[in-house]
Amino acid sequence: MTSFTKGVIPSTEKFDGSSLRVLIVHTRWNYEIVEALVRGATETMTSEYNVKAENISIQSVSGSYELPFAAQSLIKASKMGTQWFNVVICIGVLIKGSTMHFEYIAEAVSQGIMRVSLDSGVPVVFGVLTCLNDEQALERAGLGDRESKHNHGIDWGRCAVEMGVKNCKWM
Ligand code: DLZ
Repeated sequence: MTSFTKGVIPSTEKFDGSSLRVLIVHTRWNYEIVEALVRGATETMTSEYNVKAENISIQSVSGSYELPFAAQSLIKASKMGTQWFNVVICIGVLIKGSTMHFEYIAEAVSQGIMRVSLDSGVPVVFGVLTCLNDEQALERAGLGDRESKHNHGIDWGRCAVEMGVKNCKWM
């Protein structure tokens, strides 16, 4: 079988995040996993791209279903002030249970986040894991025992800086 690089290859451009203002909205559902993802994103932005810790605003909501509304409200509020957010990351963890909740919430949240992004003109990174079981969620937050574990918050932090910088250029 032909091999390929799974996931995203690094950009050839260098991004300076030192003047970016970033909003992270995360859930309190599945909090230990969410916390690791938030840490992965924030540490990546500050250590790799010089995003200032004081320019990262962190807000929480109950569950993933609330993420699009919160992101929309906070973007609106920031536009009324002088300091806009250049980029937003919505972080949550949905784990499939025995009912249809997972499917409905995942569909609504992914559509909602895209809508907020296109309507507001502010890039919103889709940092929502949609996992079939606990092990998948732990592995994708860099937790647990599996060798293949990887904290996806790192990728979301990188994506946020790239989109925030590009959005400043393109606006
Ligand atoms: C209700 C619910 C369920 C069953 N599972 C999750 C989940 O795995 N992850 C998550 O972030 N939120 C979950 N929620 C809560 C909903 O997202 C939402 O907070 C409630 O339905 C209230 O609107």
